[in-house]
Amino acid sequence: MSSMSLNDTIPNNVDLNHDRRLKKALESWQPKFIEWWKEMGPAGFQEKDVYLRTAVSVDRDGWADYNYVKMPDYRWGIFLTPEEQERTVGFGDMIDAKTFDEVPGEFRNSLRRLIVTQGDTEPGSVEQQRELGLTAPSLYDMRNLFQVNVEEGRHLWAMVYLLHRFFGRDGRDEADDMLERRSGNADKPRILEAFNQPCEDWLSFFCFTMFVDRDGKFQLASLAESGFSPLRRSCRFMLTEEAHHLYVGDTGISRVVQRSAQLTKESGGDPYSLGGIPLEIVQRYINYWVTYAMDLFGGEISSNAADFFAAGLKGRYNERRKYEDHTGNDGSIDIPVVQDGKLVNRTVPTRNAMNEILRDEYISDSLSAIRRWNKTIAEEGVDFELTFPNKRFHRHQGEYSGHYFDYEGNITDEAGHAAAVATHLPTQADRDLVKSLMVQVTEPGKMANWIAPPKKGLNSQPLDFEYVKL
Ligand code: BYC
Ligand code: FE
Ligand code: FE
Repeated sequence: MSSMSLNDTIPNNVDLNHDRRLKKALESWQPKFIEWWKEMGPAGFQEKDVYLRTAVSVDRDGWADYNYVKMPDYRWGIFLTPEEQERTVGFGDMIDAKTFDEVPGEFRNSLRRLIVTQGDTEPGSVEQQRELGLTAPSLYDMRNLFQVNVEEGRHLWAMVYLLHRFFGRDGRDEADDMLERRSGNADKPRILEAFNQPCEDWLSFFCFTMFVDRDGKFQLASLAESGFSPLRRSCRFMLTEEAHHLYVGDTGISRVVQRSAQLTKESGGDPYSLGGIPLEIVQRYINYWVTYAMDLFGGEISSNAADFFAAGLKGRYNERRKYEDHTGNDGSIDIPVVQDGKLVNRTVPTRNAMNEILRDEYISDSLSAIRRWNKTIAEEGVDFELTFPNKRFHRHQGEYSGHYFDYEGNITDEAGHAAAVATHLPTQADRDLVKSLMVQVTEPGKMANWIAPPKKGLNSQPLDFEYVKL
């Protein structure tokens, strides 16, 4: 295994010192990254000391170091998990062949596209969350936001390393473009739509980390099965950091839901009168981000996905552990598609249904969180149940885009769809209400009124620890 170089300009465990050209190329990308970070990273807090974890090893225990850091000084590094011994391709046409450490010519374009698409999401999310520090409900939450932000920055580094290392001139150009596109910019938007949606309040932030970062979990896990070793090992390590992002989202929504339920009860049904967010609004925010997350899995029926799978580049979630047939040539699944204004089942070969299979894994993962939040609401003695939108509602990609569906997934007409949108997606009034509650709370241990405190602090620190020194 290659060793850790933690004191280099770019911390890494990929032997950068033995590849001068690569090292130089990355070192010339580094100042552009820092410039981007200062321009598009967290607004207003670049000079503050933040209690952050930094990846310093790829050991399962003790991979991170916790300390006060000013964000622009964060040690963004390149880390791959150790190479497994006797590793073989786990699926697709080349199943059982040796995994590859260089990019096979015929897969070069597909691989580049996957890596660029993955990489582009990371800075996109940082840009979307740029202003949130200014309304953080506590120092604990503010620190979590910044932790997520610096780690998304590191994920960009992970993909940029692959581009520089394996794609020559093209790769370097792609790496530069990552710093040129901007979330929500009409002329040079981020690639995937979810990363162009505004994320301007903390309810959105928690929904984002819960539901959009969760797409990250499933996409990274599929890429962490890849026969292309450097991609597999990069994504494996990214998943280690990703767990915290999901924790922030899941516990964030849970704390909102708990507080909203408490205030609903105390006020006899009008939580906003006591400074809380009505549960109906929480539901609409969830619906909004879930439907954009659904699009992130791509088309239900996808020859791209079939090609990625055939080439051994992108597997399914837990491909090795969960599935028996790894060729993808067995079986099929029925996917409802619109035909002559009706939904009819189409039988789709497994390989072409990979996006849908991954989306279904994602949905079942999300549903378990909805059940937990509903338990919290019930425990507070409030009669309200959160639901999960049907996967056909409010879609902009795949089979269901361009058709009208209601919240339950039934075909409807334009008016029916407009009614469903009005009922199930956030209105301007909802957004104004949420915005009116967003106030920055900076006293250690104190929380904004609309959110319950977390059950515990971070890294065994007390809740009133000074997570950010202002
Ligand atoms: N928006 O066969 P199709 C994360 C395009 S999140 C815009 O349906 P395919 C993170 C598609 O490119 C994880 N365009 O789809 C989270 C194609 O275009 P062309 C991100 C879209 O290729 C929070 C056309 O539609 N990682 O890490 O099978 C914070 C038809 O393609 C969208 C990845 O996505 C969309 N939503 O699948 C920070 C993994 N969907 O060829 C970070 C890498 C589809 O017609 N990416 N299109 O020009 C992939 O695996 C695949 O590219 C996708 C799309 C699953 C995204
Ligand atoms: Fe990420
Ligand atoms: Fe993330």
